[in-house]
Amino acid sequence: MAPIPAVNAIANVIAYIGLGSNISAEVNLPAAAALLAHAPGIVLQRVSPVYRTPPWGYADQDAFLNAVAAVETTLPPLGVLDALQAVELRLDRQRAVQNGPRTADLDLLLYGAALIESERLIVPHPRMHQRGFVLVPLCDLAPRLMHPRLKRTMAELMGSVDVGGIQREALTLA
Ligand code: PH2
Ligand code: MG
Ligand code: MG
Repeated sequence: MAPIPAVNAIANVIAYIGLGSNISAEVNLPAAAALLAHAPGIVLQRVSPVYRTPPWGYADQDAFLNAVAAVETTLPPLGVLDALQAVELRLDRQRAVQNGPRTADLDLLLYGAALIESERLIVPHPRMHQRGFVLVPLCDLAPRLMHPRLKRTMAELMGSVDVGGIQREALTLA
């Protein structure tokens, strides 16, 4: 008899998602992680610890809570982006001020080792390698992971950014 074929014929990709909130963040960050875990085509693999981080960019706003999730997905990159934006909408995200306060921000940081530059989506996320609030939680999950464009590990990249004021929170996601 012929051997039974492998069932995992669909190529799954590991993607990394940055999660952030600074409006009712203690409620909205866990809600964002739970909605992400239930998004069709996305399986939540691991979630980093949560960090309280000083606001970057627009300083006159509350501190953020940030984390990073590793997900496995069968969706194409724009399908993941649609799923993230659906979660943001569910949590009432309003886009008022650039870099300003938000209930939930879900950013596609990495999609496997893909390099994508389209009108709607740039991957790796164009500023991830400069942001302590991304690299600190990402290094909890994948310190040896290579940035596919810069060809440096996440731990190496974290060594050259400001991580001042970033503090571990006693809050766990998903
Ligand atoms: N997101 C921004 C702007 N500034 N600062 C922190 N600490 N964390 C964020 O997630 C963040 C930010 C735009 O997406
Ligand atoms: Mg962002
Ligand atoms: Mg965003």
